[in-house]
Amino acid sequence: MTNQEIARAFNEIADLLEIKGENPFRIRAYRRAAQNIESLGRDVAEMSEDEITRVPGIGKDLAGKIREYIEKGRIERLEELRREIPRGLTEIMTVPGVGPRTAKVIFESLGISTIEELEEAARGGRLQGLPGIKKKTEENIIRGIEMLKRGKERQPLGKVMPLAEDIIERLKRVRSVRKISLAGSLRRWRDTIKDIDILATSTNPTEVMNAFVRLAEVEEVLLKGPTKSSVVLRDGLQVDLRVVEEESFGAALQYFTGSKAHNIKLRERAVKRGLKINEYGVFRESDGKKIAGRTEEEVYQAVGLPFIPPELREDRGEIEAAERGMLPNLVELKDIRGDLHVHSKYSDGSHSIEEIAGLAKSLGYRYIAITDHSKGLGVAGGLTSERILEELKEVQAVNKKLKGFKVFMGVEVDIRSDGTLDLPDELLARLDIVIASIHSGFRQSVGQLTMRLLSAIRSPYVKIIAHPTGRLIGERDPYEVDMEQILRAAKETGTVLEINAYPLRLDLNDRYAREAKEMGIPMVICTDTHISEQFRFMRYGVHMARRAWLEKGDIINTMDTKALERFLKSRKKT
Ligand code: DGT
Ligand code: CA
Ligand code: ZN
Repeated sequence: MTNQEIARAFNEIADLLEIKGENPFRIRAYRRAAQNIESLGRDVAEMSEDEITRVPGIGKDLAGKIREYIEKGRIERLEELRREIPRGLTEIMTVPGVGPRTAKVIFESLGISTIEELEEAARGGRLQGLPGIKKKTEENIIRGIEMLKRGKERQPLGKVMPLAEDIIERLKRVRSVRKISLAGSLRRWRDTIKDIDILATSTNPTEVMNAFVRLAEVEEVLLKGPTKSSVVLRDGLQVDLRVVEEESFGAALQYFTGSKAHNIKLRERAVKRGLKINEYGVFRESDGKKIAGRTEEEVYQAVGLPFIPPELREDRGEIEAAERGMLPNLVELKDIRGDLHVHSKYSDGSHSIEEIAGLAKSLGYRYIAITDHSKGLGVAGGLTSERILEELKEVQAVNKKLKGFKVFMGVEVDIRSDGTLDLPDELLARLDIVIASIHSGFRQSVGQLTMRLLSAIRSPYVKIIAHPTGRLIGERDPYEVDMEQILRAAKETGTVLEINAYPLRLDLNDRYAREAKEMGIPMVICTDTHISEQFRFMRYGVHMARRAWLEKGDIINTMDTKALERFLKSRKKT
C-alpha cells in the first residue's frame, strides 16, 4: 500500500504548492505523478531506482522523493510545506470546490480553520461579501461539504474493487477455502460502495476467519465468529465475511448480492408459488422441504426464472423481463475491440503514439483512437492546429508500420464557455474522429451548460460527446444540464455518447445510458487513458454499460475495423 501513501503525499504537496501560488506545471507534475503511482500494478517499494524513473511523469527529483519516503517514511519537502502553511487552510481546501484562493480569504478574514466552522459560517450566510465570494460560492461550499460527508459514507467503485479483489486473492490462499465470492453492491458493480461483502465456504471456518481478521489492512475487529466476521480497514471501509454451508452457497450469494429491492420482489414471487426464499435456500411452504440453494441458477430456476446477471438486480424491471424471456444479452469485456479516447505525449498523456498502439495491440484490441486535448486546455498541454497536423502525420506513419491494427487520428476538442469549439472546422474535418467535451465553467446555469453541449452535438464534425455530465465521484457533482434535451439532440443527429470508464467518472452513469439505449442512441465505452495502466479501466465502463442493460450492438467500439471506419465516415444529420 506504499503506492497510495506516496500518492497521498504528492497530492498534499500539490495542494500546498497551490496555496503558495507556485508554478501550475510543477503542481500538475506532482498530481500526475500521484495518479501514475496510484495506478501502478506493482508496489514502488519493490522497484529499483531505475524502474521508478521509467514510470511516466517521474524524473530524478520525484524518484528521489519516493526513495526518501520508502526509507524514512516522510518527505522533507512536505514537512517543510506543512510547517509553512497553517493546517486550517489545507483542511478547508479539502472541501470540493474550495480552491486555494477562496480558502485563503476565508481563513485570513474569519479565522475559520475547520470544516465544522466553515459549514456554520456558510449556513449562516457569513461568507458572502468576502472578497470574491458571492451567494453562489457560498451555496457551492455547502454542497461541497455535503458531498464530502456523503463521500465518507460511500466510496468510489474504482477505489474499492481492486482492494476487495486483493483481499479475495489472499483469502483464496487459505487452505480450507473452497468457494469464495464478492457479494453486495460490489458484485453488482454499483458506482459507489458502502462496504465490502464477501461470502465463502470452507472445511475449516475458524481458519478462514483467523486469516481474515489478520489481514494487514485491518484496523479494528468488530465481530469475529465462525459464520460471520466484520472488520474495519485503516481507510475506514468495513468488510464483512460470511462462511456458509456448501449446500446454501447459491442461496446466500443470491441473498447477499441483493439489491434489497430485487430480493423483495423475488421473495414476493416465491410466496405466490408457495415457496419461501432466504439465505439458506428455497423451501416449499407446504412441507418445509428444501428445493434449491447450492447455486444461484438453482435459486432462480426454483421460482421459474432464468439466471439474472448481478448488474441487473436493482428492481428496474429485470424480474419482469426474465419472466418474459426478454433479458438483454449484455455486452462483455471481450466484445470491446478498441479504445477511442486516449491521450498521448502530445498533450498530457505519458506515451508516444507508437507505444500506445503497441500496448493496445497487446491487449488484443484491433484499433485505437488518439484524442489529445485542444489548445484551450493549456494546463493539460492542449494542442494548436499546427501540432495536431504534426500528430496526424505521425499517426499516418505509425499506421504504415502496423499490420492488422489501426490508429484513428482524433482530438478531444474543448467546448468553450460560449459553446463554440476550440479548433476550426477545417481542421476537425481532416480527422478520423472528433470527441467534444466540457472542461471548464461547470458552474454555469443549466441553460448555458445545456446550450454548450447542444451546440457541440449539432456540429457536423463532432462524433462523440465525452463524459457528458462531468461528474467526479465524491469530488464534483454532475453539472446541471437538461439531459432530456441532450439525449433528444444526440438521437436526432446520430451523435455518440460516451460511457467514460475512468473510475471516478463512470459518466454516462447507468440510468442515463439506459435511457440513451431506449432512445436508440449509439454509445462508446472509453477509458480516457493517460498512462498504460489505465487501459485496464475498460472493465468499469463495461460493467456500467451492463447495469444500463446495454448489448454489444449498442456500443460502437465493439464493431470491427471496417464497420467502424464506415460509421465514422458517415455524415451526421445536423
Ligand atoms: P452498499 O453496501 O450500500 O454499497 O449496498 P449493498 O447492496 O451491498 O447493501 P448491504 O451491504 O447493506 O447488503 C448486502 C446485501 O444483503 C443487500 O444487497 C441485500 C442483502 N440484504 C441486506 N439487508 C437485507 C434485508 O433487510 N432484506 C433483504 N431482503 N436483503 C437484505
Ligand atoms: Ca455492501
Ligand atoms: Zn480525455
